[in-house]
Amino acid sequence: MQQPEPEPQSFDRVLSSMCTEPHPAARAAAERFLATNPGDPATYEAVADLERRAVEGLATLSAHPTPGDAAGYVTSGGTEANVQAVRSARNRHDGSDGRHGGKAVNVVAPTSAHFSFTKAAEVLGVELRTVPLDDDYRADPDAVAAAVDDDTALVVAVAGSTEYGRVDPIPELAAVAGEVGARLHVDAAWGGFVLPFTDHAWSFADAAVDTLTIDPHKYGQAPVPAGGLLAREDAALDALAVDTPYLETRSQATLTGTRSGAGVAGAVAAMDALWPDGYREAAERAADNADWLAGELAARGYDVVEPELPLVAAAVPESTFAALRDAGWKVSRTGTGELRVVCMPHVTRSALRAFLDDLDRVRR
Ligand code: 0PR
Repeated sequence: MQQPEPEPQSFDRVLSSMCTEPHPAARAAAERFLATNPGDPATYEAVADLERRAVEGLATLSAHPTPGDAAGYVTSGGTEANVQAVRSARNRHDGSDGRHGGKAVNVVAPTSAHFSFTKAAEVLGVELRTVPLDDDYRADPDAVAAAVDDDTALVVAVAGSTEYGRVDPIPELAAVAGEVGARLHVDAAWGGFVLPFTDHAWSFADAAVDTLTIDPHKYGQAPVPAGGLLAREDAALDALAVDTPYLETRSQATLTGTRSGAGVAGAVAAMDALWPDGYREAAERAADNADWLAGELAARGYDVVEPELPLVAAAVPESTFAALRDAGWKVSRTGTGELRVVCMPHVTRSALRAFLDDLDRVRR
C-alpha cells in the first residue's frame, strides 16, 4: 500500500534538543559516504583518512598537545564515548575484569553527569559513586575528594552539563584524581564546540585531562551519528583494542563494529566549513540569545538559573509548561521540573520571541 512520505521533525519549535540542523556541506558529505564503513579501514581507505582528519579537528578544538596524531575516534555519540572512557580507565587501573585488588573498581562522578555513565557502570561492572553538586550546580571538589579511594579508576568532570549547562572546576578535579592515581575524563559532549570561545578551563591544555568526549552531532552541526572520544595518550585506546583475526587491520578499539562513514564525513565537512569563525559566530549568537531569554523570563517573574553556556532553565508552573507543549513547542524539564531551553544554532531570536508571545498568552 502506498504510504505518504514521512516528514522529519522541523526544527522551528525545537527548543530542548541538543542536536541541530546540520551544515549543508556536512549533509552533502554524509550522503556521499553513506555506504562506507570506517570499522574496516583497510577496505574503506578514504573514510579512514577522513576519520584521522576528524580526530585532528576535534583534538585542535580541545587543545590536545599533538592534534596531528592524537588518539581518538568518531563514536556513535556521547554515550559510546563515555562508556569507552570508563572502560579504558577500568582496564588501565586493573586487569580489565572490573576489580582492583579483589575490590570493585569505582568511578566518581557529580550527580550532573549524563545518564550514559549509569549505563557504563552497569555494562562494565564498576561501581558508580555520584557526588552532590555545589550551590550552583557544579561538581564540588571537596565532595569528590571525600568519595575517591585507591580503587577509583576515573573521576568524571562535565564541561557543559545536560540540565544546566554548567562547567565543573576541571583543574581542581584533575588534582583530586591525580592524588589517588585515578584518571580524569571530561564530558564536553555538548559544550565542546562552544567552550573554545569562552574562558573556561576545560581542555587538554588547561588540566591533566586523560580522555574527553566531544560530539560533532551536537554543537558541531554535523549529522547524526557523530560523537567523539579523544585521549591524551595512545595507551588509553590501546587498552580498548581487541584482536580482529580475519580483518586486514588486526585490532579494533571501537565499541561498535560497522560504523557510520556518513557520520565521519559529515563531521569533517562541518569542521572544515565552520572552524573557527563559523563556530565562534554560532557560540556568540547562542550566548546572546540565552542571556536575552534569561532576562525576559526573569522580567516575567520566573526564577531563572543564570546561563553559563547557552542553556536556560527557569521555574515555570506545570500547567504553563503543558500549555506550551500543547502549542507545539518542544521543550523539556530538568529533573526538578524547571523548563529547559537549549539555545542551539537553529534557535533564532525570532523563534524565541514567538515562544515568549505564546508564553504570555498561555500564562494568563
Ligand atoms: N554527555 C552529555 C553532557 C550529554 O548532554 C549527552 C546527551 C551525552 C553525553 C550523550 O550523548 P548521546 O545522546 O550522543 O549518546 N545529551 C542529551 C540528553 O540526553 C541528548 C539529546 C539530544 C537529547 C537530542 C534530546 C535530543 O533531542 O538529553
